[in-house]
Order: sequence, then structure tokens, then C-alpha cells
Amino acid sequence: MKTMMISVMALGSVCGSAMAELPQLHAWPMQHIMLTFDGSTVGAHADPTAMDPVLLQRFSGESYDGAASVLDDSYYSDQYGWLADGFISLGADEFMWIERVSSSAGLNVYEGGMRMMREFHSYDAILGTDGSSDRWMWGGTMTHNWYSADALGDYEATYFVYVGDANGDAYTQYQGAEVTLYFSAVPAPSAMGLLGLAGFGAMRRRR
Ligand SMILES: [Cu+2]
Repeated sequence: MKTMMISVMALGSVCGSAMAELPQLHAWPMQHIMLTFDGSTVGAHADPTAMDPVLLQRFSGESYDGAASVLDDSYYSDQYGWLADGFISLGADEFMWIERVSSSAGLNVYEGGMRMMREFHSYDAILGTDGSSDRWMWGGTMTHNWYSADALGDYEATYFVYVGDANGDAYTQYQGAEVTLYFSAVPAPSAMGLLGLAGFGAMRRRR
């Protein structure tokens, strides 16, 4: 990385756009918020807890391409993704909506998509961020939105998942579900720290 920075600086104004980067997919595995709908009741489940949250990380000095620049200098992650758990059958005028019930001050959400398509995500503020609507329509495919925060600390967001019409008005004959996402913005771990974390994760899984 250092070598690249130096070569870009040496090229200077000839090649200024070479500084552009894509946000990092730094956290694996993906953490899917598994959604179900049995024709009457919505289900929503995600594994991370307050004790074992998704980590938001900052990569100092990076500046991201185009709309992704909303993540510059923030602690961020796209590890959470909305995903259908099996087959979800909806009518032509039925859609699955995510509505913000509550979220920590300072936690931002930007629209993503498939992780490998991050070059083409809109990075639009959603789910209450920057005055956006508290409601966001899930398109039915795996969607990893980007969560970010400007300061270290713990964050959470609780959502109500429901079936609604094209405008987001709920169909009251169906039951929705709540799910809470947990985050912790942490200092970037050193290389040794990363190795330690990896070992710790492996040990925990083996138990
Ligand atoms: Cu995924």
C-alpha cells in the first residue's frame, strides 16, 4: 500500500484519479439477516449479538470512488446482508419493507447490494440517515448495505420487517418481525492483532 501511494504521488497530477479506491470488504464471513415469510408471518434473524457485534473499521487515508466517498474517514462495514431464507412468495402488489424502529445516534446506513458489485452501489442514505425515509424496500436479492459511524463505540439498529404495498403501507393481515443489528466501531487492529483474532475465532468455532 505504501509503495502504491508513493508511485501515485510521483506521477502527481498526470494521474490524480488513480487515488480512487473501492470500500474494503474487510469483514468475513457475511452476516445474513435471514428473512422468511410463510404466507402470514414474517421472520427475521441475524446471529451477531451485543457481545459479538459486527465490527466497523476505519482505513485512515483512503478516499473512495464517487458516491462511495460517503464512507471516507468513517468506521464502516457491509458485513450484514438481507437474504431470503428459502423461498419467499409474495403477490404482485406485495413487497418486503424494512422500517427503522430505533438506531443509535451517529450510526449511518447507505444502500449497497451484492458485495462484489460494490463499484455500482448507489451509496444513497437510507433508513433515516441524513433525513432519508425510515422505510426501505428490500428488493428480494442478497443486499449488503453499508453501515458507518464517525466515532469509536457501540451502536445498534432495530428494524421492523413487514409486507407492504408499493408505498410501504403495511398489509395488516400479515405479521411483521423485529430484528436488531449490533455494531462496534473499533480501532484498526495491527497485523498481530488480526492473527490473534483469527485464532480466537477458530477456537470458538471448534468448541
Ligand atoms: Cu451476502
